[in-house]
Amino acid sequence: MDETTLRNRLTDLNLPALRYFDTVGSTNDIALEWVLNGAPDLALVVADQQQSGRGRLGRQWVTRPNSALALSLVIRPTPDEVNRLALFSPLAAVALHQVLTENFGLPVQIKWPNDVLVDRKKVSGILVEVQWEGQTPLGLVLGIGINIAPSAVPPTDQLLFPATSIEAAAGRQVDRLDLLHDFLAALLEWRPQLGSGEFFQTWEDNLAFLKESVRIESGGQQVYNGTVQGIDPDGNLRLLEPTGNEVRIAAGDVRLRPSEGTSTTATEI
Ligand code: BT5
Repeated sequence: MDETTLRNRLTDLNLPALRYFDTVGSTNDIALEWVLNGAPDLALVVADQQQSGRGRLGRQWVTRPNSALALSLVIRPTPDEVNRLALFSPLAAVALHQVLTENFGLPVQIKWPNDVLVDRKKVSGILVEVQWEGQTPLGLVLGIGINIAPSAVPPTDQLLFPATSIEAAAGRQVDRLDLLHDFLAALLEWRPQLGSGEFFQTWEDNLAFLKESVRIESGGQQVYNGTVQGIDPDGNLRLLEPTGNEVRIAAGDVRLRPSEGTSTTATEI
């Protein structure tokens, strides 16, 4: 990957600004800084490799050279979008779901709140961060990492959840730039649908562990066990507890994993 090829491949998307790095700490850090320095809506940061890629809650995201996509897209939220910032992470998941399904016919699922799975293994992680000025969101940074080649996948002992790559799942080589282009195009197409009925339906239809028994650990040591029912209009997960009580769990400080005894390849998260 190099900057000229990247620019040429993305020309038709008319992105206002683009920065490419062979190696970077974290593309989200670059984009958050750029927001403060006037990055326009849809400014894009792409890196071939990240030295300190970040997941949620201080976790690490591994991006090795020549094997993955690591990008951060700046969103300057419109007044409508300001009330729906939490939906940008699933927006990216829905867009990636569409591309992986259409281009490769893969069994793709969205693991609430922020992962994309293929064959029940993590192929992509999403980290959305917001740069605030007081109570006002100056800009949102939508960061996404996608494992393209098998070499992108970290060793098992570094993983909280099983992982794979698109090439491993598809059984063929994948052009990173084509995938980047198609993902961004799908994201731009879905953006006006943020929070719409179609958006929620698509998200819910492709939700991993739907109707399955899961265990959810929330930050405050709270643990929920129950059956996944779907998503509510605020993006919360609806969980039916064994008592018959339905709880709604907000994204953020949560970890979801299948309960023991369900038929799944998932292990520890
Ligand atoms: C995420 O966090 O999945 C969000 C990852 C976001 C990465 C993008 S890359 C571009 C942008 N710049 C950044 O610095 N970040 C964003 P979380 O749900 O917390 O998952 C993190 C966990 O995923 C780790 O603790 C590992 O277990 C696992 N992991 C790390 N690297 C992985 C990889 N390449 N593939 C699959 N799993 C990985």
